[in-house]
Amino acid sequence: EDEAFLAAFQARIDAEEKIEPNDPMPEGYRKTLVRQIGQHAHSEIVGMLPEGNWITRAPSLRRKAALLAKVQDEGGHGLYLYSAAETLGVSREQMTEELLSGKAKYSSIFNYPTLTWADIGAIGWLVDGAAIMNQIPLCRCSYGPYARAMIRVCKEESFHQRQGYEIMMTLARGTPEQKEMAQDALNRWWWPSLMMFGPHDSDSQHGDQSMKWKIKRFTNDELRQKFVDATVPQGEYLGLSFPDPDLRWNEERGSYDFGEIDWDEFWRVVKGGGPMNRERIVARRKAWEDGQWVREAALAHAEKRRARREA
Ligand code: FAQ
Repeated sequence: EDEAFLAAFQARIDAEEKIEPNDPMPEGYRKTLVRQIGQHAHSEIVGMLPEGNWITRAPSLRRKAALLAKVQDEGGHGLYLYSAAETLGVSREQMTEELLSGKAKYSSIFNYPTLTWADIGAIGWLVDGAAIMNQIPLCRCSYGPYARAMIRVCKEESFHQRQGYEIMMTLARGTPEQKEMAQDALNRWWWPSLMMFGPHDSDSQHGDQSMKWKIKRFTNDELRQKFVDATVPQGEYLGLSFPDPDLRWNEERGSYDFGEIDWDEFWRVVKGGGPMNRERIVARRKAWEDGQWVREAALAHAEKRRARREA
């Protein structure tokens, strides 16, 4: 890749042109997108598991219908994202193999267990809230197929966030036991939600280059701060407290100061040592193996139709 090519590509990015699948692009740009979109797709699919755990135990028919729809949306998001990654020349099989072998990552957040119904509220409020904060700017990502997929995904995520916040509101205004459940869920999901935004900018391996290529529009720390600023007043409205003694409004910055994330825990979970990492991969491997006959049957059917057409 010569310098003239890289400069011409950067000029397109700087002019806010969308890069499309058949356009020439630097190998590093393609690789970064395959990595990020693939991991994003895996996160959606693995992210169905913690909530799927509560579908049969939802407290009412109305709650069950909403949760079922949310988890189905996540499956849909995973499929859009795998398709967006496939436009870059990688196959779904390849991506799945990388997930199952542990080579490809997925969001650390989905390696925590969902212990009570309040966790479903906390996930919608905090995890989908964090996902929206991160994904709204991705609607302006320089890569066209990813940016376009994000528009619909964000619309659905905002319904998911409302769904979660409404569960939290119901619990927070309920019996003392229900309020305690909501508080316990906030205590357990707060720090892992802040970890979703990734390492500090100073430790973000890909951050600078992805900003330059306009794959990312804000840095990890910028998005994390925006999330804290948007979410703390929502928690206060619920009458709940955050598990961070250093959390306070900073008048000068016009933002909340907050305590230090436990980065040892973050890296442990990212590297496979979280409370649910093993179970998540076992579940995905079983789903892939159980689906083998369906993939084979679909291929055989397509082959038969092709042969019939040609006969
Ligand atoms: N977990 O250099 P950076 C959802 C890795 S939302 C695990 O800063 P980058 C919706 C990172 O991959 C969740 N790994 O990386 C939903 C890299 O490792 P690598 C998914 C993490 O890419 C809600 C290394 O650390 N959303 O699913 C994490 O510039 C409810 C160094 O990091 C997305 O994927 C982490 N938290 O920035 C579904 C959004 N953070 O690849 C169900 C798109 C970092 O070199 C229920 N992705 N790492 O091996 C992004 O915006 C970016 O990829 C970041 C990381 C911001 C996640």
